[in-house]
Amino acid sequence: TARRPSPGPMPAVTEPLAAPRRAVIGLGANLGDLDATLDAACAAIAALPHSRWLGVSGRWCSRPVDSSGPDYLNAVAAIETRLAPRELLAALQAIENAHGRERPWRNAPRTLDLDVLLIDDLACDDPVLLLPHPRLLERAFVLLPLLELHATLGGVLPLPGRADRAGLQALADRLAREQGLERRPD
Ligand code: PH2
Ligand code: MG
Ligand code: MG
Repeated sequence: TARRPSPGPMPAVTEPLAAPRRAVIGLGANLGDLDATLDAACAAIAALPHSRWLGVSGRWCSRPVDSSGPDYLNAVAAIETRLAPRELLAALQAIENAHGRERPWRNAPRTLDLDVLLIDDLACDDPVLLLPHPRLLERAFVLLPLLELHATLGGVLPLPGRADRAGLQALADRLAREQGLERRPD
């Protein structure tokens, strides 16, 4: 009997991109040991394959915005990565799950939330990964850490809407007053 030809070795799921991109990731937590979780999340992000750690902002405290439960601790991290956007998203969701993330309802209190905020100047209308993050310009807890990290890294990060820095800073400062955001001392 004739045998079908062997399919050969399985291809990799996807090849890493030829050129790295800068990805900005929002971190948030309001259940459990917030500092320990954010420390572990940063270590896991820094260890992602095909990626290089660029840095992380300081930690910012705020009341839940469109959410409930204890106050949040937030930060923003940046990496250079050759992972495709959907693979980066899947890798971040695996880190969330490793920290006991549950999703009982939208914006429920959580042990760890990792959001892809920006990847270079990519605009992406994939419903599971909208870029820039659709609520980026409404939330002080991502805008102020992002502007802080952008300044620390010498201005290399993508910013939403290529907006002028001064206008973005003014918006972030106004939202921070409305949303009760405070930079925690280092
Ligand atoms: N995340 C949300 C909803 N509301 N509020 C604060 N202060 N910090 C968050 O990270 C946050 C939120 C949905 O992801
Ligand atoms: Mg979020
Ligand atoms: Mg999220």
